[in-house]
This record gives sequence, structure tokens and C-alpha cells, in this order.
Amino acid sequence: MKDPKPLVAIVMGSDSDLPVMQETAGVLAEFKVPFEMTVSSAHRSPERTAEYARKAEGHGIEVIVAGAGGAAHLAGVIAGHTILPVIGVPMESGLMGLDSLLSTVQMPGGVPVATVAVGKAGARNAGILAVQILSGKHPELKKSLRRYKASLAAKVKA
Ligand code: RP5
Repeated sequence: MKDPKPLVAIVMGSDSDLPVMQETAGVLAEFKVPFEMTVSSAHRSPERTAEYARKAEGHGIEVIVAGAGGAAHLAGVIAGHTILPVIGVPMESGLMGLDSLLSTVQMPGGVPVATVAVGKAGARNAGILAVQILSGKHPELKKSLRRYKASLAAKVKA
């Protein structure tokens, strides 16, 4: 993409989430979508998280991807502070990610978090979903998405 300013924010609750959230970053890099990455915790740094979420739109961010594990409230808290679409990635955890999944997906009516699968597959899908959302405003991404879909089918055939 021509715009060098980040369009996607990847936020994670701990740097221990980085190996998983790198999957999201990898997809965005593949699609040449500029992004930024940061660590911010809903529980350990609540003020920083709220401020980051409130200011993201003003900084030009169009989609937020939030990954967290355990009592994973990060995506939901961010969604409470912004009108941007928020994609939640539940980490694998001591409870095989079930705690993270339920904490992320079970949002109250009125505050959606688009929750993807637990772990690396979910983090990768979060990146693809972010590109799909962006393609509404940035139609040049549609061509890349169609090429990507075709590559999936070609791999299955092979
Ligand atoms: C969550 O707690 C983080 O998102 C991470 O998945 C989990 C464990 O964090 P650390 O104790 O490894 O920092 O807030």
C-alpha cells in the first residue's frame, strides 16, 4: 500500500503473546498493510490501554487486533473505548485456551469483538480479516485477497 502510516494496531496483553501475534504481523506484511504493534494489558496497565484505544482512530488506525490469554479482557476493554472494529485473538493457556476464548468472545450486547480461533491459526485469521475489513475502503487490497484465495485452492489441489 502507498500509505506508510499504520492502518492496523496489533495489541497484546504481554510480550509472552508475541510468538502468536507475530502470525498477524506476518499476514499484514504479506499484504503490504502498514501496522504497529504494542504491549498493553487490560489489568496491569489499564490506563495505558484505555488511552491507546481512545487515541487509535485519531492516529489513523482503522482496525485493532487484540490478543490476550487467561482472563482475556483486552479486546473487550479496547472495544469499549473505540468505534473502530476490534478483532480478538484468544491465546492458548493453562485451560487450553478455553478461558481466553470465552473471555474474549462473550461480550455483552452492544460492544462487539470479532473473535477468531485460539492460538496461531486465529492470529493468522485476524490478519486476513483485518485486510478484508480494510478492503472496503482500500479496494486495491481486493486483488491481493482474490489471489490469496486462489493460492489456497491451488495448494489443496496440489
Ligand atoms: C495475559 O496474561 C496476557 O495476554 C498473557 O497471555 C497472559 C500471561 O501473561 P504473562 O504472565 O506471561 O505476562 O494478560
